[in-house]
Amino acid sequence: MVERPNKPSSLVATPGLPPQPTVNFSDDNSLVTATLPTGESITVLLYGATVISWKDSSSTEKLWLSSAAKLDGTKPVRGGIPLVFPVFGPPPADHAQTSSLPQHGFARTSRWEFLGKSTSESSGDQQTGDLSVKLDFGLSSAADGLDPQGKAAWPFKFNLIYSVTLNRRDLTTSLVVTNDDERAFDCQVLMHTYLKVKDITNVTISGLDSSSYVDKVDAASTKTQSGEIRIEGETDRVYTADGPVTVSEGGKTLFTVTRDNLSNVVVWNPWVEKAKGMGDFEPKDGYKEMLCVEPGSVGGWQTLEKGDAFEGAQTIALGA
Ligand code: TA6
Repeated sequence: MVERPNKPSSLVATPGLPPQPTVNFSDDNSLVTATLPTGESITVLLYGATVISWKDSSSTEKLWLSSAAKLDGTKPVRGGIPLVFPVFGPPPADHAQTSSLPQHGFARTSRWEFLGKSTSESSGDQQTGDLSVKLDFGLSSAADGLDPQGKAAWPFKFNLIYSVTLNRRDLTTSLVVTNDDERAFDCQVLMHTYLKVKDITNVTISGLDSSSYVDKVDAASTKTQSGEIRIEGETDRVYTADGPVTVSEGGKTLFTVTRDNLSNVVVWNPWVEKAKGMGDFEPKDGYKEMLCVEPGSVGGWQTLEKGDAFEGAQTIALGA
């Protein structure tokens, strides 16, 4: 090649594409794993489009998963990030549209379709060329994988697109609900995230000070949060709040959870007795190593008219 002493920089040979994220399916096509070149990874079970693992670059697991969690599609996954739709909790007897649905609806008990992946420069990491990877999953009223109990109990035409985006320092999960029916329908959405901690007795949750909440372990009474939250027993609270929620342990920030269009956040720990009472909750003292921080829109109903869409998202950042 003829050397050109004043070769313009733009002609400098490109060093080649940086290493790309990889996406792999399990042999039985039940799981999809995405891994960044820097080692971070997520694993999603197509059953429920349940994120069952999120690891940082040193392969440290960030989500709690029961060792007795069923991953064979026979029951909702105990851990990771189960999806709640179209109803949160035991369906209200007085809400005709959802009253015959199972607790937390059918999104977490349906087999979702993998729609594809995309990679891009991580936001804010252009300088380092860090990449992110987004996995898209779909579930619709016409899907073969739709839980038959849900289809029978909630006969509306709908479409769900669930996106899981992994960056080096955070994980974003986003759900878009579309009403494809002629009729309006009500729905609730929640991302039932099981965060992993070392010792729940050293954990504090901040960002909810002065927020109102429904205390489900105290006759569903409405209260106002005063200061930080410490978990010292069974805790099951539905907060209405905006702004980031921070989970710290031993004075170090573990997670910062931000929400987009999800006005509620549930804080749940089953503690001793409830953990004992759940057959798929193992080890029984696992409540010491988990905390559910669950962004959602569950304080009322999102009423979607024909053609309407609702979108809600959470981003869980590692550290502050
Ligand atoms: O989000 C908290 C909660 O509603 C608790 O009341 C408890 O029921 C938890 O969800 C787990 O529900 P599941 O149906 O997964 O056992």
